[in-house]
Amino acid sequence: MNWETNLAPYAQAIAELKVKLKAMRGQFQSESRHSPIEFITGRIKPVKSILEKAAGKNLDPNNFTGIESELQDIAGLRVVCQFVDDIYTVVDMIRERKDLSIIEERDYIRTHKESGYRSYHLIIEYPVETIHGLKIVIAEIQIRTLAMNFWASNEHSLNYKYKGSIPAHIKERLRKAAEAAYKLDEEMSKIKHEIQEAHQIIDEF
Ligand code: 0O2
Repeated sequence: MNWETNLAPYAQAIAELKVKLKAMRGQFQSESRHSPIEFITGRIKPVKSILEKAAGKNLDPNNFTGIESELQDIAGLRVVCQFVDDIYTVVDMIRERKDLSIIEERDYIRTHKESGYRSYHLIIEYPVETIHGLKIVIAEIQIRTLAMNFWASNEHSLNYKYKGSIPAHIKERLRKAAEAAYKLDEEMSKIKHEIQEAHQIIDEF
């Protein structure tokens, strides 16, 4: 199987969507308005991880069409925001776009995962023009605050270290850390306007 060829439309989707989401951020900045987007990252799932996930779903590792119809996060984008309500602003703005369509939404903020994980997930269909014609690519957009991102990246590293079986006492600490991170988000939200005014003063210099 030629992975590079198969994954090319996914790489293109990520590159295009990063440009578009960054443009949204730029427009807020040029109008001197608070941008609900702090930063954006994107990645193609590594082939090793695709194959591991495919094996977990009993999919034929040599059938890319079968794999791509079952895996929704081969193309992944992450939008990181300062405040929790920015997340819902970003979701609303993405909902309004005419160049993609949302096929699934998972709000792991209102209902966090057992691990403590919080984030808003959108599964989207995005059309990519290729030399073979139009290809509809499925991508996952994860939208979360800086605090949620800090927690998730540390928990992800620990999952990697412990090969998915984090010891119970560390899991418990992580759950507590997730609550502390959410408390931080709540507290920051209460002084959001103060913080935004401070940023405006700084930007004027
Ligand atoms: P990676 O390495 O980030 O790509 P599925 O995608 O079928 O396994 P589900 O429930 O359909 O599972 O999808 P879900 O849980 O909505 O989204 C999966 C992705 O969300 C994960 O991708 C992670 O990126 C993130 N995620 C979900 N739960 C957790 C969690 O408890 N901790 C952290 N750190 N991230 C989480 P992958 O493929 O698992 O990992």
